[in-house]
Amino acid sequence: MGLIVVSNREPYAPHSREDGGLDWVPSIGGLTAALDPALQHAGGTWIAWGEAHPDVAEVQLPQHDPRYCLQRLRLSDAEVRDFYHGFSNRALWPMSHYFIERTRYDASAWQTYVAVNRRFAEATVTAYREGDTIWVHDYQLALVPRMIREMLPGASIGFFWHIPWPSTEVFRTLPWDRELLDGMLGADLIGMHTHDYVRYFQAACRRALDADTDEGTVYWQGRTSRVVARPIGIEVDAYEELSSRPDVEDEADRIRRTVQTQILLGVDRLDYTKGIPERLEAFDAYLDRHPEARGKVTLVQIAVPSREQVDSYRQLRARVEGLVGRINGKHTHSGWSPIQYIYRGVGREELVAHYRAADVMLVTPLRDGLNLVAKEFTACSRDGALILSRFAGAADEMREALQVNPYNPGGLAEALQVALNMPLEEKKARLHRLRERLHASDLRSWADEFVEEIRTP
Ligand code: GDG
Repeated sequence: MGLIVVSNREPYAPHSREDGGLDWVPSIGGLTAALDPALQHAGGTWIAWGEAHPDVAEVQLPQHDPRYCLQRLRLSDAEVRDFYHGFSNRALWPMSHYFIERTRYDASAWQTYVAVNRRFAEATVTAYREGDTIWVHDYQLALVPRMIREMLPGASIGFFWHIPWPSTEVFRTLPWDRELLDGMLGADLIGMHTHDYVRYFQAACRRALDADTDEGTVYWQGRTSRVVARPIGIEVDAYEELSSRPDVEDEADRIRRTVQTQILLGVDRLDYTKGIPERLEAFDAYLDRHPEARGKVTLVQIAVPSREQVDSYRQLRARVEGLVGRINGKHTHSGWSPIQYIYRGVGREELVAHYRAADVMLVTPLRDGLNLVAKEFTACSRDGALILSRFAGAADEMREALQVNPYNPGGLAEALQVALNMPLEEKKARLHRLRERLHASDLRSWADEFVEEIRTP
């Protein structure tokens, strides 16, 4: 009895070597970082879109110690445009994050979304063996559970929605609200990160489908789907170990020596949901209010390029870079600049060294399904402080973080002042309590327990 994971993004992407071979390099992103260890543990099949080198249909992964088979779907340019950039990232992503004004509800993009979901479902049914457990992931593939169910009525199917589930008034702006819900309800078990998302999802089922619901259950067309809040965890032990490795400690020291001041850190995909401009403006306000902090604190912002084909992401990049220039231009003096802006992904060791070097971690999304960066920093930091948006799903579990409203620059600037001056003992005590909870529910247990729950009716 194996596991079949189905997701849009693949866990490793092929990079050409000089000798003509391919290196399979881990993809950057929350979902794949979470599921690769889970599937390495369970063994089975991962079905995903093969973006680069689409001619490679199948590969055993990880490259040097194969544990599972990656089956890669080849999508045409038109499919990528309409299914991925068009419907997933211009309709479902902004809608779920409450950015209705950024949505584009395009009927032909929707048709392609349906068609591509069907291709993923068909590939899953082909890979399926009696007794397998199927786990479908995220908003790009919401129709897949129903499509598989029609072909395999008896299969155990789970679905996890990794992004926020919005309140019903927002969800109802989607012209295909009924179809999307019906698609998800093909699963036996539907997981989300918070209880609020679960409540909103059930409310949507009642309102749009007129389905019956009770505690954690939706009844629809003679079937029952359980809906549960299961916030994802991280590989805490691995992060703890990596962050105290001598070479990573050295790298953290090097970062501290280079920056020479206290370090505020931001690490995000460059996405309008992550609140990067608002964070930069709050830092500007902080420096205005606290002239004594000039020359003593630096914001290091790692912005990982993302979805550059979508207009609003290109505009965001221009806005962020404009702000960095303006704020640096305004405050720079005697060799100190307030913001160091890194526009690229960094390696995992370098990322962890930054977590380790930071005095204050700024995780201030305007809306976020959960946010793994907040948890990773908590696992890696020795005595840093975490500032966390109340609109990140992780805020439910991370009460000891300094919680802020990212829409309020004054409040964020105040939290910066508190964090930068927090007594060492208090920072350590907060981290300790947060870390205990990370251990109690880590990535392995999240994945194992979810798979177990799919299997247990
Ligand atoms: C979606 C939901 C939910 C980032 N920069 C680098 C790098 N990363 C890694 C982090 C972390 C992951 O990417 C980002 O995860 P997040 O959770 O912050 O955000 P999304 O990518 O938007 O993920 C989110 C998640 O799914 C899981 O359910 O939490 O709400 O939006 O693991 O470490 N990794 C490396 N270099 C970087 O520069 N190596």
